[in-house]
Amino acid sequence: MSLTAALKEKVTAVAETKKIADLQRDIIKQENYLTSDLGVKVSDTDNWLKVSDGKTSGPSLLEDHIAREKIHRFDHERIPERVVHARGAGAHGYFKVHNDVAKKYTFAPVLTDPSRTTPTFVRFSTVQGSRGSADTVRDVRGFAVKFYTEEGNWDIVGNDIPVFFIQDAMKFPDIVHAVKPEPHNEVPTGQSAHNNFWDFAGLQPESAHMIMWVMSDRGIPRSYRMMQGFGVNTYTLINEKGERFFVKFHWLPELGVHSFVWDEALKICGQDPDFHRKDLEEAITNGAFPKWHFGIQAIPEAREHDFDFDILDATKVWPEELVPLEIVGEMVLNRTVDEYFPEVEQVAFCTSHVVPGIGFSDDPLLQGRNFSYFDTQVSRLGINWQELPINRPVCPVMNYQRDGKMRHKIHQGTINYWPNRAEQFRPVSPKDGGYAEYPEGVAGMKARMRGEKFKEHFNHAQLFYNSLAEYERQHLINAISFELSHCDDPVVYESYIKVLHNVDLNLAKQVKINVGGSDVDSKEPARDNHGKSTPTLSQLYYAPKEPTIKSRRIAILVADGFDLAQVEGLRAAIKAGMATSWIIGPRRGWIYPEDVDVGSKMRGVWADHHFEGQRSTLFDAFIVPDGRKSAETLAENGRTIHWIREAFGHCKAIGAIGEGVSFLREAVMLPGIEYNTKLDSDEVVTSFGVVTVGKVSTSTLAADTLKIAEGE
Ligand code: HDD
Repeated sequence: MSLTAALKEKVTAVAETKKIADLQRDIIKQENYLTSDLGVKVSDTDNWLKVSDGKTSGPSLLEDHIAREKIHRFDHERIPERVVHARGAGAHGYFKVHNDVAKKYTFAPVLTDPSRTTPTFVRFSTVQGSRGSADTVRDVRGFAVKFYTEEGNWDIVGNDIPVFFIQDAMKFPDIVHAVKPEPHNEVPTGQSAHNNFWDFAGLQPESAHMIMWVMSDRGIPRSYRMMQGFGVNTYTLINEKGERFFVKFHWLPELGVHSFVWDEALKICGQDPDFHRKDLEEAITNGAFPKWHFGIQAIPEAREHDFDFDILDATKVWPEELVPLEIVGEMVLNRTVDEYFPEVEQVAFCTSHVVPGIGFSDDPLLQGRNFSYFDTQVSRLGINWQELPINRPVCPVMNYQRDGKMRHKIHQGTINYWPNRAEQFRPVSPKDGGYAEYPEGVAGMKARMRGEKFKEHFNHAQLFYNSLAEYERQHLINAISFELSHCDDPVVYESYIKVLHNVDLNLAKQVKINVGGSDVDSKEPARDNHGKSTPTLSQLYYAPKEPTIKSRRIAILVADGFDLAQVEGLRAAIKAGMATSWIIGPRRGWIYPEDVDVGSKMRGVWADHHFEGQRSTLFDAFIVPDGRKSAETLAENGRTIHWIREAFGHCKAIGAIGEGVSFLREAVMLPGIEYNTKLDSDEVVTSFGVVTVGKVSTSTLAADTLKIAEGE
């Protein structure tokens, strides 16, 4: 029997929607014909129904319900973008715990049952830019994780930075208005470098710590796959004994934490605005599945006030020397989305989505967030947003919430209230898995205020700044100088330089010189820098345990007359390292090896791009293989020289073999690099994983020590 006939038979029988949907999907796969939204087969989707004498076309007819439906649907395709975090990318994956560490703190099976594999969906995002803005801007990155657990959906709606700009949720509309494009001219897009943002920041010193992070290299991550994730807020876990622990959540990338340099990030915004989105998709498609280790920091209730900062203050970190980070599990992203809009645009996260064993704290930022997310989903997606496939829990949903626009679920029976005579959908006691709030004791009077320790704003900003490597600090100074030089109101940059005096004197001085600030009057002496630091705040701390080129993009620069055997060897070594190799040449097309005439049947390699097509900014490293004629041709091409010099300035790993070395030395003349390292070709490739940062170039960028093969 044909599937269509089987469907007809099913329709008459009472069959769940799912079986019908599966059959429809099978038919679409099998039959593959065009229909209207209502399933009517369409004969012509190119011509509006008109009056015609057979030769000329007269008026189009409103009667054309097929054309009208198509235009109607088109007119209503756009929904409101997210009010922040509008620009994003997403992927599916899974979460597993690999020990019972968390058992001390919680009874939630998602964190304590190593036999489980919990499906997850992750959406990464920037904050300031609109849905169509560029990926590699300087900004905070959203890192939102939806766990489809057997006890319900759990969302950790985090960022790539462990703290936040503000302490109280009530300030969120203000900080967002200040950072978003200014109301009079809708400028800037995808940038914080403007008067309003820095005016607000100067007047809201609680933001100082977060601003250090955003202005550090953390603000320009190389990849969503190479950045940490943090839940930021203080949540709570409850164990089987009913004991409560304050907790912070951490995601640590297996690939380590890597950033662009600012010049590179700026250029990629123009050369490839979708860089991060493509990078995530390319890695998963190539099987280089990104992995993060999941860690928690936990503080027993009794120790809540043991610290010189308030553990409920989202502008503070919990230094790992004081509260150790315990690794509990891992998350792997192993499936790209099928369609962007229904999955990435429609996914909806809420900080208030927790499962039994996980709870909230009185963190004032979290409390406000718990209101905002559900509210914003309604305005973006409608009241039944949780029924959309990407938001639907995998466990049964049974309650008396009914109706509202776009309701999908169809209930049977007459009961839509509780209590009811049928005892249907009755509440579940905590001992049988019902969600129970922790019986926290609360007392006091109503007041608009913040805790005493919330009033200190610079200790942790200093801790972060002091913990950076020298070159990271220099990058931060350059970044703030870039930002404040885009503020043309002296009130703004003078006020922020005063704030910097409370973080570090040298920092304030260098920025002041760069942006034309005046000397801070002596009445307001800078606050002493306490000098404390901690290794876990520098991104260098997160270098991958094993050096790896996995998922990196490596260019091989060739022209006619290159060494084919060598290039094939390099490509094999790169592939074996789970990196990708790209042939860049003077043209896109066949590039012929040495001893072969151009245009002959014996082909060499197909160049993926010419030098104009893909700049060195889009690669992590490159190699110039042997081949005299190839090296000579490359040396004649000014675009190639610039291509290479730009890569060097961006601290890229550079490999060269044989004639490639002389080409670099004589034609490109890179300043002060070692040419005496004896590496053979596959060592050049693996050396990319061990590229060390050294003081080689005089520019402000610490250039990598370059591994150059001297001959074979
Ligand atoms: Fe938020 C979206 C992360 C503070 C209100 N937020 C949003 C997203 C992320 C974060 C990753 C995008 C989720 C997605 O991909 O769909 N937000 C944070 C973090 C914060 C934070 C880590 C500080 C700890 N947010 C914050 C506050 C409020 C909000 C204080 C409101 C009081 N956030 C929202 C929102 C958004 C949102 C307006 C806009 C789009 C959305 O919710 O779905 O509700």
